[in-house]
This record gives sequence, structure tokens and C-alpha cells, in this order.
Amino acid sequence: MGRKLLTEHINVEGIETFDVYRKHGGYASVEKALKTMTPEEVVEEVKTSGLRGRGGAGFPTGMKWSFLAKPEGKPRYLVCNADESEPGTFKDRYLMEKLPHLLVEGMITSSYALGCRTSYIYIRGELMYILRILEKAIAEAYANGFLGENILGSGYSLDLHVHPGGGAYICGEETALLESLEGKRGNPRNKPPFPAVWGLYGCPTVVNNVESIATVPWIVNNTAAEYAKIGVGRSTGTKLISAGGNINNPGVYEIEMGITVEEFIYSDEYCGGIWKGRDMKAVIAGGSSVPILPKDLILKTAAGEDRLMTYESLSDGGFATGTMLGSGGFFVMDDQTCIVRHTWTLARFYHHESCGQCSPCREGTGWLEKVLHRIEYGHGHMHDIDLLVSVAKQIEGNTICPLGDAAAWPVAAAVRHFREEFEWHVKHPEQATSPGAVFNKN
Ligand code: L3W
Ligand code: SF4
Repeated sequence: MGRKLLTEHINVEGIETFDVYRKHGGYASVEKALKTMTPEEVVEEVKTSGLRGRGGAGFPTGMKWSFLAKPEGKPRYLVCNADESEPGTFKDRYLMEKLPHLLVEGMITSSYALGCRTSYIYIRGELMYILRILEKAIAEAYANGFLGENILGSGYSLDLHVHPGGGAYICGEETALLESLEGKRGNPRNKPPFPAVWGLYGCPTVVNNVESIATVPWIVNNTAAEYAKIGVGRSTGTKLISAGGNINNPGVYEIEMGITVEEFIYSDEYCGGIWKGRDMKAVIAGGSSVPILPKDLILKTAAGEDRLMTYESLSDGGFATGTMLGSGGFFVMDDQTCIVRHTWTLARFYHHESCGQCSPCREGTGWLEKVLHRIEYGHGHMHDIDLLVSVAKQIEGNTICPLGDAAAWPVAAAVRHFREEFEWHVKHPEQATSPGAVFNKN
């Protein structure tokens, strides 16, 4: 059984209330930080822990915190990115619904470290019921002296607000999120300047994922050295994985970094293997925005070693043979899954969610969707398959924000690893249009 740093008490009855959460050690990190540590010492702990951003990019959290500019006379902000909209990713929703006080505690301790007096949780608009859960937890924290003026008599004061988005995937991109929080259309900004210098209302801002912030209390309570002992190499600690698709036990799992992908997919502690006794065809490991890998490549690295649940092992060999841990949304596909249809579904999503600011993304996502649609529905030509790769290449690296890459990579990888399946659709249009028709080598 792996260690559970975030979810140890998640099934305790009443843990969503202040009293029960407190009885189980809740808010200890606020007491420890405010009473015995300087803000710089908290930043140093998070740096030393090796914690990396859990939203998708895996950028070192402590390093991001130390980039925060401190100009005279300007406030600093901490904004929690709770706009979880990545297809296949539902871990932050789970954490906030079950353990709202853990996020509130993390926000207080992190805001203290960063010198913020006002902080925000920007939550996905579809999750209004969780917004209410968080508002209740925040009200309880105020009532018990953990928010507001002069917290625990320490002289430190903080206000915390929850703000809902309007339902656009792009608002999960940090600069689009900040635009939206300012009341504008959620269009991503050009970077640099990064939010650490020019963020909310033009002030220095740290934007962190829910899981990242929820990990800070454990690090402060138990020390960075203890945290860094868990995991492998530069992938320290634990990670929440949302597991879905054709597996026996879909759900959210907290894993210790470094277990093998094989153990994660096949052991009863986690996914429990492929449903209906079928074989596995492919996996997308990090939410929908990362390259798909066929069974052989998701289980073994380019060097033939077991692939591990770490940032490094999953990206081993670059995009030819690797993928990304990303936001930790595991889509597992059985041998009855149609890769063409699956890829078309994702392309539709990205086309719909493109904000339209840059032409490679606005036009390119539309072309990917159209070409995939005609292959799937039996009107494709062989040259369409290379056209997909060509359009994907022209999007990649030529856009303001990562949505362009996120739309291009899954398509390029699907053609790279499953070209035969695309060709089969072109050669057998009568089969390709019938519901449930799936390419099968045998
Ligand atoms: C200051 C520098 N700050 C980098 C900061 C930057 C950001 C973080 C990472 O995209 C990925 C994307 C999705 N000075 C800095 C600096 N920073 N250099 O570090 O930056 P970046 O640009 O690498 O990533 P990002 O823009 O945050 C996130 C992938 O995650 N993804 C998406 C998940 C979607 C959700 C959701 O639904 N909300 O989580 C999944 O895999 O494709 O590649 O904070 O400011 N010199
Ligand atoms: Fe908008 Fe797409 Fe450009 Fe991102 S890449 S700014 S979503 S058009």
C-alpha cells in the first residue's frame, strides 16, 4: 500500500467540516508556519521538497515562488487554478469536494509564504456545487480565526475568495484565467512577461494548481526532506491520478511517484486491469493534451525498461517513444477502441475550445477536425493521413498558448503509432461508417 499524503483522511465522516478536519491535524501547517517560520523559510522548504506543479507542466513550485517579483507598493497575489477541464482529469474536483479545508489550509500557508494579503480560487464554472462547499469551508476558517485580520494573533492577515469561471476550457491556461478573473474575455496573454512579474491586475502573481497547493501543508508539517524521500529522482512525493476508460476500477488514486505503469494499470489496488478480460490497445497518460502510446510503449521505455509513473520516465525518448505525465489523467483504451474515432473526438474538443486569437490554432484545429471526420466517416483519402501530420506540424510551436500543441500532439502521435488503423478506414469506407467498426489486425 503506497503512502497517502493528501488523501489519508478523505473517507473520514464529516472531514469536510472544520471541526472534524481540525481533529485530524487540520490547519497545523498554518500554526507552524505563522508562529515558527519566516515566509522565506516556507518558500525554501517547498523548493527543497522538489514539488513540481500538478496542473500539467510539472514546473518546480518552489522555483516559481522564488521568481515572484516584489516591487514597492504593489500587492502580490496567489491564484489557485481550480479550472480543471482537461478531458480525463477529475482529481482536483475530487479533492475539493471531499477535503475543502485542505485546499483552504494550503492557500493560507502558501499565501503567507508569498506575502499575499488577498488570494483567489478560480473554479471551473460547471462546478458550482463545489464552489458552495469551498465557500462554506472558507466561512468556517474565518469564524475560527484562520482567515481575516491578524490570523492566530500573528499579525498576518489574509482574505480568500472563490470565483467561478464561465465554462471555457481555455481559462485553465494561467494567463487566460487571469484575464477572466479581471472580468475580461479569457484570451491567453503572450509570455513573457510571466505572471510572476505581470499577473493579476498587472501585479506579481503565482498561479498554482489545486493539488500543488494542497501538498504544501504536508511539506510544512513533515519537512521537505521527508517529502523528497518519496518518489524517484526529480519526481518527488505522491501524485493524484484520475484513471478512466476501459478499466475495472475507474477513480482517483494517490500513487507514490515511481511505481510502474504496469502496476498502476493491472494491480487491484489501482485500475484492476482491463475490463471484460480484454487486451489493452493504448493509453493517454496525462490528460488529453499529450501523445497517445500503444500498449508496448506505455509499459516499456525506449531502452526496454519498465516505464515508471514519473515525469522523466513517461517522457523518455521524447515524443517519438514517450509521452507526458501532464495532469495525470489516465485514459486506458481496450482493443475494441477505434483510435480514429477517439482522435476525431479530441480534435472536435480542441477546435471548439480554441479561443481563436492565433490563426495556426484557430484554422488548424478546424482542419484536423474536418480531415479526421472524413476519414472516420468513410470519405478519406490516403493523402489525408499525411495532411493530418502536416497540419499538426504547422500548429506545433506557432501559437500563443499550449492549446495549439495540445491539439496537434495527440493527432500526430495517433498517426505515428496507429497509421495502419487510419489506412484501414480509408480502404474500408463501408466498415468505417458502421457504428462500432474497429480495425483489428487479426
Ligand atoms: C516565471 C519563468 N515563471 C515558466 C511558469 C509559468 C507556469 C509554469 C509552467 O501549461 C501544461 C500544458 C498543457 N519565470 C517561467 C515561469 N514559468 N517559466 O511555470 O509553464 P508552462 O508554460 O510550461 O505550462 P502551462 O502554460 O502552465 C500547462 C498541459 O499542462 N496539460 C493541461 C492541463 C489542463 C488543466 C486544466 O484542465 N485546468 O490542468 C496537461 O497535460 O498541455 O502543456 O505557471 O508561468 N521564466
Ligand atoms: Fe487561443 Fe489557440 Fe492561440 Fe491558445 S493557441 S491563444 S487557444 S488560438
